[in-house]
Amino acid sequence: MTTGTLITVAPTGAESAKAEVPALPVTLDELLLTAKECEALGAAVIHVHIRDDEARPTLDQGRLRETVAALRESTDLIVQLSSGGAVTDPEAARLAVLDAGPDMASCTMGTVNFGDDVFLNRWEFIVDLHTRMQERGVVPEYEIFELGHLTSLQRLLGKYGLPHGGHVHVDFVMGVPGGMPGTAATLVAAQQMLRDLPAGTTFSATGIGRSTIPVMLASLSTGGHLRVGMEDTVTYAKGRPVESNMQLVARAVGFAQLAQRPPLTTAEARGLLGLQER
Ligand code: KMH
Ligand code: ZN
Repeated sequence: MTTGTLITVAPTGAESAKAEVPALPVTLDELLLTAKECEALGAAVIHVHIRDDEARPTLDQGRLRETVAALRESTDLIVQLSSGGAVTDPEAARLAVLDAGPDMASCTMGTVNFGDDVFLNRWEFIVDLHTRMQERGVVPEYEIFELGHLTSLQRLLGKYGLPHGGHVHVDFVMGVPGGMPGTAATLVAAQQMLRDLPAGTTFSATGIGRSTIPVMLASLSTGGHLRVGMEDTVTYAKGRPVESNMQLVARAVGFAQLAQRPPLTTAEARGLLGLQER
């Protein structure tokens, strides 16, 4: 059965520099404005990376708490903090993200080459993140950069049990240089591997850079959901920089409506993901 479309906005990320991408929301005020506008357009989840006063990525605990509180006060969006941070962030700081009390947090299911860097996710670290989320009632979004990450997820759930809320949701992050390609064929292969995961497992997909549109169309046509935003794409079309996250969310909403799978409301998204009503 096809459902409406869960739309996640990932507005900032840790990789783009404000100096090179002036439209990137990096202050709390910029993030809140983006969040409100994207919610009004149809986003239900916000995947959050924050920046410091110099616009550098940070996992500062005070700022994370302030961000979660401000997003809750200004929007009804589901607040998903990144536990991935930047490739340079230490494991302890990434685990401590959960102390800020988000609704959800990302949990990447393995190490992957990440451009010229390595995004390190050791098995013991993944187990720690997963079990702490279970204890604290934080719902994970399992980030899948490689098909083998799905096999690790199957192992994780088999050994340590289902996440808080009982529903499994994964996000295919496709087209990272070093990870799986952002193609329809790869998305179909990834989606077929979900048969080995608990019944009812849902997925979103996002394609980095120029794989954004092929991945979006493939996800909609295979029953998947969408993540869009300037974390993943800073070019709207050839030679046209993204002007705002709203532009990307509006495009995703348009595609979802064409697919006759309109955006889920925040309440419907909470139901899908096994989150409590606020
Ligand atoms: N910034 C990447 C190194 C996540 O948010 O969990 C990791 C990332 C994944 O963005
Ligand atoms: Zn992220």
